[in-house]
Amino acid sequence: MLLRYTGVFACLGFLSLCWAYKVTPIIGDDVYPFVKIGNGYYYIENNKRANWYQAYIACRKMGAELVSFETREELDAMDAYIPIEYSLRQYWTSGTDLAVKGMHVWFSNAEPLADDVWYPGEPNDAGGNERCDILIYKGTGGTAINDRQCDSVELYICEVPLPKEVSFIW
Ligand code: 2F8
Ligand code: CA
Repeated sequence: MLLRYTGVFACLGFLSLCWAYKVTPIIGDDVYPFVKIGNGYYYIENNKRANWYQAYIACRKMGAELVSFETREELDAMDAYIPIEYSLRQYWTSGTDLAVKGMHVWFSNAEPLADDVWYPGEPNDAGGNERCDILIYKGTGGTAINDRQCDSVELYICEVPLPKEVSFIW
C-alpha cells in the first residue's frame, strides 16, 4: 500500500519538475530572434525606435532585458558583429544612473559600468539630464557607451541569459 502511494507521489513530483523547468533546446548557435554573439544571445532592434523605458518593456515582453556589457570584451564582440554601414546607429543599453545620480549601473544586474566601456569624456550628464546609457557605434574605432536623455527615441538591444538545456535520465 505504502509502496503504491510512494510511486504515485514520485510520478507527481517528476511531472511538477518537468513543468517547473523551462526546457529550451539549443539548435545551432542562434535562437530566433536572438543571435549568438560571443557568449551572449542578443536581439538587435534595427527598425523600431523607443525611449529607454519603452525599450526596457519591449525587451521584457520578449523574456529578455536591455543589454548589459559587463566587460570591454562583450562590447568588442558586439562591435565586430554590427555591420560597418550601421556606424551612425545608437542602441539603448540597460545602463542608467536613475537610482543614484552619478552612479551608472547595468539596471538588469546592478553591476557598475566598467571605466573602459565609456566613450572618452563620458558620462558627462550634458545639460544635467542624461541618465540613461546608449551604445554608440563608432565603426573602425570600436563601440562605446554615452549617457543620453532617457526620453530620447532610439534603437535598442535586448539580451537573454544563456538558454539552459535540461535532460532527464530515465
Ligand atoms: O546628444 C547628446 C550628446 O551630445 C554630444 O554628443 C554628440 C555630447 N558630447 C559632448 O558633449 C562631447 C554627449 O555627451 C551627449 O550625450
Ligand atoms: Ca553624454
